[in-house]
Amino acid sequence: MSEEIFVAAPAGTAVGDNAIRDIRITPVAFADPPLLNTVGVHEPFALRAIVQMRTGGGAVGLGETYGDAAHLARLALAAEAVLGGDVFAANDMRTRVARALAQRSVTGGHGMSGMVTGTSTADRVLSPFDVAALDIRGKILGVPVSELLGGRVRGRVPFSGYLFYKWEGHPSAGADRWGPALNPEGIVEQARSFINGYGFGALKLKGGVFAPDEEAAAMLALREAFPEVPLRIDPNGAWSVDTSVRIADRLKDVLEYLEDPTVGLEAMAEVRRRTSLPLATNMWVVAFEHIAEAVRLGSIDIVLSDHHFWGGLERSKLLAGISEAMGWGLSMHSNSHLGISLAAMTHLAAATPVLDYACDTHWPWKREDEDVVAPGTFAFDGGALAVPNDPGLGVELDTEGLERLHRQYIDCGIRERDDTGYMKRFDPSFENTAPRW
Ligand code: GKR
Ligand code: MG
Repeated sequence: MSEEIFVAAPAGTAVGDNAIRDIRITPVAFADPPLLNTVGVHEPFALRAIVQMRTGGGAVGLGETYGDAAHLARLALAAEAVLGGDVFAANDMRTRVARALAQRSVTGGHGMSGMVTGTSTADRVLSPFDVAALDIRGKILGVPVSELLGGRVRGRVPFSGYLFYKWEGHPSAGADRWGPALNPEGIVEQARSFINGYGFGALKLKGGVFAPDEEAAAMLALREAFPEVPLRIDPNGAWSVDTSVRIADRLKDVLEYLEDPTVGLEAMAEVRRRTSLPLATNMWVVAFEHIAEAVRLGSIDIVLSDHHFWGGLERSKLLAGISEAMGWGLSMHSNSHLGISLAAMTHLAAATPVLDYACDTHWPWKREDEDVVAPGTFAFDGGALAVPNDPGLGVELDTEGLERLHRQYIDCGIRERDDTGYMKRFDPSFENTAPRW
């Protein structure tokens, strides 16, 4: 039994060498530890969808995106619409996706569990097709995707160690290999193991879980343990304006930026007026139509790009250009992801001059033996990844890995990310409210 989506040009149709002949979309699930955030806790499996796009000439390109059921339904509509289109015609692909989604509406399921709303649906759906088309273009032309994006300005892309408060394991499974992190000591220990394992030169803590002063204490403990490492905290809008200002003041000599302390562009602007700390967002500027208002209000200093919701790699370069023009800094957001996304993030960061911060990645939270790219594809060195040199994304699909994670998707029964629902199973009094403090 399979829950894959497969669309193909009708048999007998003439399909040009560079035109899209068929698309396969495979939902997968991979093991995820109980990472805490302000809306709840990660479920035992994270969902993704893997896109394989094939041209008339037989070239295959890969893409990766969210795996929630409603998103899959939209991907299916878009896949049908881009069939027959040319992999070099990026504008045409975007028009086809936007038109297909305008004709049929599917509600819900953006894959971010309440932490990002209002992203542009068309851009979110377009993204994996854009990445797959770029992968194919690179293969046809014999160049890495980073060259198609303007050429790499850095050969190695630095990532940050993404720290999470976490339980010792999923309640049904007992302790996991990371153990608990529920206080400043646990967070420092987690950071030490990430730095030892990957060499990360920057650290980010997912906050919004415990009282703000406890989380500030964790940041101060990190500063003491790692005096030279740039630090960030991201409570995903869990703090009121006054709390944000007070905590920003406490951490003003400790953070390189404060990410999404509070809710909405207006409140962010007020916090920004009252603190000297740079403010970053991946919650309130998540689509091109949010930019003008954020500039008008003066809400942020830094935007976290993410090709999964900014319409793919080329539109993320557009965001980079706009950010540069607005005087904003640029960083990179992540969600639980697999190797195709990591390759795309690395090519994009390599080819984006203004991306001055170490990119986020959830990579260390994934089991090494679960992926859809060949084992050993990525090796972190000094917290950074070398940009792949092979044509396209430079990663090979591991068909056995894909099959295994698809089977896991079928068996696990999760069809939508629901951090809040999972948390409520263990703490029925838990409420997803923002701001909480
Ligand atoms: O994985 O729990 C998580 C994160 O909280 C993620 O969902 C956020 O979207 O990492 C993200 C962020 O920076 O807000
Ligand atoms: Mg964030």
